[in-house]
Amino acid sequence: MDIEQWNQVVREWIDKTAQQLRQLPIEQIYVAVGVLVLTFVFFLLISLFKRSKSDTIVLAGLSGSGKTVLFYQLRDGSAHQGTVTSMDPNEGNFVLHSESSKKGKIKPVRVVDVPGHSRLRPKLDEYLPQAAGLIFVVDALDFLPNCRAAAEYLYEILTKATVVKKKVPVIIVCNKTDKVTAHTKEFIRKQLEKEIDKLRASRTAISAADMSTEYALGVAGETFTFSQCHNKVSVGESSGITGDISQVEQFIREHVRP
Ligand SMILES: Nc1nc2c(ncn2[C@@H]2O[C@H](COP(=O)(O)OP(=O)(O)O)[C@@H](O)[C@H]2O)c(=O)[nH]1
Ligand SMILES: [Mg+2]
Repeated sequence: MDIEQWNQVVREWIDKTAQQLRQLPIEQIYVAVGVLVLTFVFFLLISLFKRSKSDTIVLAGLSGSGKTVLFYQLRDGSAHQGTVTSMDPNEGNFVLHSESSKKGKIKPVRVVDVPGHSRLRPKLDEYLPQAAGLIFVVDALDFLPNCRAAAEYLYEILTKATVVKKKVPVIIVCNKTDKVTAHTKEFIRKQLEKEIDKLRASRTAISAADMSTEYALGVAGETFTFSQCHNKVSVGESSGITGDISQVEQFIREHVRP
């Protein structure tokens, strides 16, 4: 058959269907259209509901920064010292230990501890779409040797489409403040901003050619500061070992309502 014949067949089919439709009682057509519209609205609502379901707090940061200790501290109120460094994400849905003695109904929080090993970082993309907030843990004690690597990881997070588009709030937690030699959060914030500023300069030069970056960071032509981010980026302190984690808990409660 050539195109001409096909055309003929299709036209006949359309004519026939139109005729059949005209023979149908009008109510039946209304009902059919009504059902179609309702189904569409139903699926639209479901997808909207799914997308807005963000109750997960993601713990990220380099290996050794103290994420796992923080995770146990949030869940059990103790550090579980001596536990092996896990390669799988630690995940739990629980009522924060500090709130477990409170009366009334308290909404549990889903907390995910994503290992900082670079090979496992793609795991982060699984959890970010449901993130209500991200806790970026930094080792304040051993900060300087890790500053560049931490900044690279943070840069990667802050330019991810899911983080930028959904404006996922981020808190940079300077951990291990129980030690007197720990750097202050102001120092760490400034160093990270400086490193990210350098990264931004080199990355945008590269990506102009390959167009693969997700989102540009900060304001072009200005030195980078976290306040330029569209999502909220704050800085806090904690000590997972001693259980001094009130700023972390406060962040969680701000973004996952009880
Ligand atoms: N001094 C001190 N050490 C900590 C603190 N939090 C974690 N550590 C230690 O840092 C190391 C790494 O902790 P871990 O939670 O396994 O880090 P992760 O790799 O980010 O999960 C462990 O030896 C912990 O004992 C803290 O608040 N203060
Ligand atoms: Mg760990």
